Amino acid sequence: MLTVWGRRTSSNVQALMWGIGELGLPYRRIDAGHIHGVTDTPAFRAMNPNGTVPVLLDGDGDPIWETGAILRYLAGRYAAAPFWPAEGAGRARIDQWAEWAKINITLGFTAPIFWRVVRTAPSRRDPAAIEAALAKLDPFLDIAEAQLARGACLAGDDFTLADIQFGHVLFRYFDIAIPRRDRPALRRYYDALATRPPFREHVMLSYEELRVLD
Ligand SMILES: N[C@@H](CCC(=O)N[C@@H](CS)C(=O)NCC(=O)O)C(=O)O
Repeated sequence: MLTVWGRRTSSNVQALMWGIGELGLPYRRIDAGHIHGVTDTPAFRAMNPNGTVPVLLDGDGDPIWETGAILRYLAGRYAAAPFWPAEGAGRARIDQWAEWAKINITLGFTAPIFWRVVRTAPSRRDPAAIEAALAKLDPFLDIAEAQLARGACLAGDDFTLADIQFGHVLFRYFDIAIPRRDRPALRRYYDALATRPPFREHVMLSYEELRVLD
């Protein structure tokens, strides 16, 4: 049995839970982080010295943190190709898109844009900073658009670990009040993700708990 430590509103927890859902694995999830606390306790820091969520325990194995590492652990142990191929070149093709998405899309969106729009009181919002962050994200979304025009998923035609690392922020990207360029392939991709039951269950969740008001 898997135990996940982390609140449902965390984008990284959402990525992990979506992955667990796609792989059909049994789990229990314990709320931790943000309003739930827990992450500052010595017991939690012993699992993850960073005090961040998610953390995964698989049975009596050692705790694992870093969402990408956890997803790869689960994929290696419980999934088969094409989700995360065993063979080097095939795996690298998935990993290059997974890493690319984590570094450029999720890090470029979550703190610079989502936090500034949702987790910042309206009176303290900085429209110029939001505009600059969107301008920085746009070229990477253009790369995604070109890639998604060639195949149904980020790393080709098959749904893979790269889609989890990329797609989990798209609900918030399309939901929050920001200007978005017209990208038909990206929109088609997102609409397809939104038909997947584990995506609906673990990613398409209210983020009102995070909203900061004046
Ligand atoms: N690089 C880490 C980042 C983990 C992280 O920053 N998690 C956030 C939530 S998305 C967190 O723990 N925030 C503090 C909190 O929730 O209390 C990963 O990918 O797992």
